[in-house]
Amino acid sequence: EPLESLIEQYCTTRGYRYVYGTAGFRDDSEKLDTVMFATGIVACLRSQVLNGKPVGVMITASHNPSGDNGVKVVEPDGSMLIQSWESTATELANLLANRPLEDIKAKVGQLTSGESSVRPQLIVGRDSRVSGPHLLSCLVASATSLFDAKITDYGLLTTPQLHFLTNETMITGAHVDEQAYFAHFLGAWDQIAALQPVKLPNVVVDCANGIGGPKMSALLTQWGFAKQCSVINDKCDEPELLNHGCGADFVKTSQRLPNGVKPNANDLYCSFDGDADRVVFYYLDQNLGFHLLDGDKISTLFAYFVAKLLKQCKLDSILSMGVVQTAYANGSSTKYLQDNLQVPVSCTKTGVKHLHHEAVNNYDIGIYFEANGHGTVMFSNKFHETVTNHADQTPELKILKYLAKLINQTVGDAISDMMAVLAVLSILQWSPSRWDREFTDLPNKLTKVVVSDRSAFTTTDQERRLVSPAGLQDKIDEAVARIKSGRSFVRASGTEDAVRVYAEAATQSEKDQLSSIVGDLVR
Ligand code: 16G
Repeated sequence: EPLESLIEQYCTTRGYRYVYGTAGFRDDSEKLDTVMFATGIVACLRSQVLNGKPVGVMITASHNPSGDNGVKVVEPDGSMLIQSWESTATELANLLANRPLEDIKAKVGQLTSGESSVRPQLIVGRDSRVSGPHLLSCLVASATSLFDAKITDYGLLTTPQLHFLTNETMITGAHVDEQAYFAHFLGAWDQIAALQPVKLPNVVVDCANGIGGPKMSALLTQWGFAKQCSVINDKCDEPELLNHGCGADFVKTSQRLPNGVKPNANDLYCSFDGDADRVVFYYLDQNLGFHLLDGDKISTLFAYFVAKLLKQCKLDSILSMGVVQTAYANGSSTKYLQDNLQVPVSCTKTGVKHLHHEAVNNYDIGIYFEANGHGTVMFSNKFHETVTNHADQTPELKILKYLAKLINQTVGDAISDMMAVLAVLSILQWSPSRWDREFTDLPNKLTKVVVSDRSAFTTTDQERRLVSPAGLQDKIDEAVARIKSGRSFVRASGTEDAVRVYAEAATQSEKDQLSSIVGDLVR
């Protein structure tokens, strides 16, 4: 098709400003046609630069309401698009959405007339949103018409499945069936279960009425543990229910049970988000009081467990292990890791890609989780060489090896994280309350303040301190100094038009006091 008619047909959402942010482009789905057309070009160029390796494209808006959607690009190794290309994506989307047709034609012509004879390869998937198929068609239009790209469309996938399948395609150089994803993680589970019989409470999985529902059902048809595991909020064909009163974000922010749960003091519960790339756990005590086991509790559980195994295998002086958190990690979790477990802790900016890089670059076993449940554990090549070549293949060593397979190595994955947490709890023979008892969270509060211009709020020190507006950080410091175990920071949201205020303190009332003082300072 001539370029001009393609642009007229697909670049129909105009006059908006777009940013490829922490998790790609994300917006009201009605505004995204042009973005999708632009992303098709960016993903193809990325694949060409990488000599035709498969580049992943995921269409999702994660925990956002069902009317939103978004898109992110995935590197051939399953990691997030490298940062230097994010600005390329932002610039191209804004050019297509805001410049006159002549300029667009010139730019697209220049990008696609390239000398490259490499045929790009894209691996695409989407979550359950109704806008997904139409948005995909806008992406396919640029990728096929301008690049003759080879596209493998998996249809409905969770985000971590797309990351995993992109990486597998690169490794095998051939088509990979979706079943390979399930076979990989179930294989690791079975290897662990063969060493140590599974002993667990009943598990209830809230799938946020998103794509996690059908994927969990597919898993359960093949999982030895299925009899004890039930799935709720799995109506992904009822769009208005997506992330509504359920899911990881709802449970973490409201600290209560999602819709559709039958309260039972002996069960372990977990909630995924809409695209199943994050998970939080919770349980009810004998009085049916609610207890959250969030990303901080998950990373400390893995740190405790892996440290113990490394010691048993006498590998603790050979392999380094560390935990990566963000400023949102509860102060108690950081103290527990450093003081009780003697594990090094680093802090990065919010957003999975920052934690991921820190974990990979600094440790042989890099555990990273955001408090909201995004995260995984990364195992280095040195780890794999060491455990493979170790003379003493004890059950503990094998468990370490299989754990490294059970945890998704491309990105945080609700399904794989859930299986890994269950395996660890089963081996330790810990109940949910035993897990919870390792440390007690300091009371904390996260609030959202709408301001006239959130870009005025710039930060330093991994978002823990404000650089601007001038003088505000000094006032926050003064307020914090007056509160026992007080900590507070302010940062502009990367996904919403608001500023977030975090406060924690020794008591509920001091936490409320600090939160309201800092909130007022921001307003
Ligand atoms: C995105 C990030 C998540 C982060 C959140 C912060 C990814 C895949 N997702 O959802 O990690 O916690 O943004 O949102 O990186 P905020 O900037 O609005 O606080």
